[in-house]
Amino acid sequence: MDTEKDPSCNKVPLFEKADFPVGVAVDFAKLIRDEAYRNLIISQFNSITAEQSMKASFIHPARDAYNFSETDQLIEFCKKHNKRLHGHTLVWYKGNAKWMDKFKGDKDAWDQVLKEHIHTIVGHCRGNVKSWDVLNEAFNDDGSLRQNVWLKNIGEEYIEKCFRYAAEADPAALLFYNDFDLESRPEKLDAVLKYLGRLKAKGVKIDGIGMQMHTNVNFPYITDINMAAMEVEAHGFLVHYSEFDISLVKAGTLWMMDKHLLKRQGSRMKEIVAGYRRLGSKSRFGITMWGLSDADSWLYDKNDHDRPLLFDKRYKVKPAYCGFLEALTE
Ligand code: 9MR
Repeated sequence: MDTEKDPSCNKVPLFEKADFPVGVAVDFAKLIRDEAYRNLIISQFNSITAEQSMKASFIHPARDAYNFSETDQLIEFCKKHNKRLHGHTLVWYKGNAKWMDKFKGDKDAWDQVLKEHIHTIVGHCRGNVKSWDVLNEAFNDDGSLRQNVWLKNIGEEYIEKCFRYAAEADPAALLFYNDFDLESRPEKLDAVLKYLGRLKAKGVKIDGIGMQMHTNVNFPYITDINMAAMEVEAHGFLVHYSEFDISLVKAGTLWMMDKHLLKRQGSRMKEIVAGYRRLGSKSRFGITMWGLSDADSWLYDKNDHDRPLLFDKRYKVKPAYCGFLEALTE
């Protein structure tokens, strides 16, 4: 079913109305080939995250080989159109190149791999990538450290090291820790804040926290979202809603209720964006939508044509877009 013919607003340059950067995760191939996709991004957003192009499996496919082709074109695109480029992601338990997962060596050898990986990528992008998700999803739901090749082979110092290596390679870049469910799992948020707070107290540069915000129309409660963001801010971190979407399907919904749900998604969007605006202006690193149209979303195929974003598959605005916009003008 299509979205409603007439949501309550028209398309305007969203980022120009906002008092914080408004970002989108981009699919590189579409950005190059699809003019409508590209133009909509240029007109609506002023911050760009690559959905795939800067992940380790793509950018560092062999120990001594890096593939900066897409990154370099994204840098050019951002320069040309005056957009901020946010790097995603240097270290993650997923998305490693095969060689990395298979690498054999002692702790020093693994440390060397980590250092070269970060120094080379951040060094290459120095001055052109404003900020990095240095470390992604390193904690479990209960607040313990998530298993990954780095933890296994280097030990938990890998966390401190990856931030130190990133700061060495580009001292001016803003460095983020990025994770999901921080707004809905207090034990996880608490563990992350305590851990990163200890590192900061030791002089490790960590500027912000990416709260991914993969939410749905019913969950989490708005008060939980706002309180989590305020807590991140109170600990002295920039707050990035870094992979924002509002799923319809994950809420266990019925397609019969389609129109109603899209409206509900619009009011959720408004509440969440309005809550974000209550943070101090210096703490607001921005809100990044995790994809442009519903059909571009990682949830579209996974969740039976879920529709979690601001634009429908024909790039028409949805009530979610209007909700975002309304929150900016109040
Ligand atoms: O949206 C991304 C999807 O297209 C990729 O297949 C997947 C694996 O690289 O990553 C998805 O994005 C994830 C992001 O990088 C980290 N947080 C969770 C996101 C959704 O899975």
